Amino acid sequence: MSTVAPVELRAAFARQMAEIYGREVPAYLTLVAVAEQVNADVLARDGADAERLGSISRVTAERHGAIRVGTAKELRQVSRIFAAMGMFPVGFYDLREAAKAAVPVVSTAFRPIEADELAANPFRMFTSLLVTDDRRFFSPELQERLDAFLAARTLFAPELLSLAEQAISEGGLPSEAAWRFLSLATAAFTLSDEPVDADWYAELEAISAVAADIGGVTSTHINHLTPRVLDIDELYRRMTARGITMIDTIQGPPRWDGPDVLLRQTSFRALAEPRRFRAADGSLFEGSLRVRFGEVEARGIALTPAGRDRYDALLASVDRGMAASPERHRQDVAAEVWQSGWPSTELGLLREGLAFFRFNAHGNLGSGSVVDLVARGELSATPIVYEDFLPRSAAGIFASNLTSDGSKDVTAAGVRRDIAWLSEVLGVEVRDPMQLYAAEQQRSLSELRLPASV
Ligand code: OOG
Ligand code: NI
Repeated sequence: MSTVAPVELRAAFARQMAEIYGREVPAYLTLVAVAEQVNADVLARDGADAERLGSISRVTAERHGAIRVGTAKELRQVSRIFAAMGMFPVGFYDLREAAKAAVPVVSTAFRPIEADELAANPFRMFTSLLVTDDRRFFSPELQERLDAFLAARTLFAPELLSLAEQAISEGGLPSEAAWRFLSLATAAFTLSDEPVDADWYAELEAISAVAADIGGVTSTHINHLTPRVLDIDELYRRMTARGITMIDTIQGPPRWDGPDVLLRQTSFRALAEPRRFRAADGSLFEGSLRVRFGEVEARGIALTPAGRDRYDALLASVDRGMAASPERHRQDVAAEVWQSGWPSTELGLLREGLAFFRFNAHGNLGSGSVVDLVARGELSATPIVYEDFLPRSAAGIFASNLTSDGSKDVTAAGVRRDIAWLSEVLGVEVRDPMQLYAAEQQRSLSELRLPASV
C-alpha cells in the first residue's frame, strides 16, 4: 500500500480546513476570491516579476492558520499532530508585552523548514499558548480554577495522537489511516456546538477576550485562515469597496516603491456566530460570540539581523514622527522615513547586508565580492521569502479585533517565557527563523564555493 507523505497530509489538511472555515465564516470565501483576482491582475500586469517571491501556484494555495491552546500539554500534543504533517516550531513571539490590550499568550509557528517542503506546500499554523500563571492577568485563585478547567478537557482524541505518532515514526501513513488522521485532525479544529458556560466565559472575558476564547470553552477551533496576496493595498481597497469594514491599518512595513520586505497584514472582524450557552441554573439559551476574523497577508524578503535592526529603528522613527504630528497619516510619515532610510532596490538591500538571498552563477565567475558579481550580472540573487510572523503585527491583529482591551495589572510582575522555555515544553528545539534563512543563503554560497560574506 502506498504511503501518504507528510507534505500530502499537510496540503490535504490545509484544503480541508479551508472548506470547513469557508462554511463557518463565509466572508473568508469573499476574501479568497478577491485575493485571487488581485493576484491574477498583478500577474497580468507584472509578468515574471510577480513570481519573484514564489510561483503563482504556491502563492495561490498559500495559507496560514491560527489556533490557541490553554496548557503546555495541549501544545505538546498539537505539536505532534503538526510534526506528522512536516510542520515544526519556528520562532517565539511574546504577545503579552507587544499589545496594549490584554493578550495573555506566547506563540510560535509550526511550519515546514526545508526549501523544497516550503515550495511544495508552505502551510503554517500560528499557535498561541495561554499563560495562566501571569499575575498581570490572573489572580492565584482564578488561575487555579482556570487550570482545573483546562486540565479537565480533551482537545485531541487518543486515536488522533496515536496516528500522529505512527506518521512521525513511519514518515507518513497508509492511505486509509491518513484519511482517518485528517478527519480527526480537522474535527479537532472545527467550531464545537457544545454549550458554553455563560458565567465562566463572561468572567474570563472581563479580563481578556483572548483568555475567554481559549479557556472559556471545552474545545479549540481555527481562529482564522489567511490567504496570501500580491498587492495588499489593492486588496484592501477592493474589500472596502465591497462594504467589508477592514481594520484601520495594514500592519508591518508601509506601502512604498522598493521591494517588499517581511510581512504586511490586515484583517476584518468576522460576523458574530450563533452559539449555545448554559446559564447558572442549567438552562440553555441561544447567544452569539464574535471571536473570529478574516486576515490576509503579503509576504516580502527575509531580513538579516542588521536588516531587522534597521527595520525596527525605522518603525521607532515612524512612532516618534506620529507622536510629534498626530494629525498626519501614519502611511505618509512611514513612506518618508522609508525613503530616507531604506534601500529602494534588491541590490541595495544586498549591498548593505539587510536581506537574505539565494545565488546562482551564469558561467564562470570573475573576481570580486558577491555584491560585485551580482552587480556585473555574473551571479543572480533571488530573494529568500520571509516565512514567519511579526510580534507587533500579531499583537496588533489580536488587539484590533477585540471588543474591549480587557484588564491588565501593569504593577504585577510577568512570568518569564522564552524560546528556551518553549523548546523544553515541546521537547524539540524551537528553531530561530534568522538561523534558517542564514543557513539557506549559506548553502547556496558554498555550492558555488563562494565565501560566506557577501
Ligand atoms: C493570532 C494572531 C496573530 C498573525 O498572522 O500575526 C496572527 C490569533 O489571533 O490567534 O495570526
Ligand atoms: Ni494570522
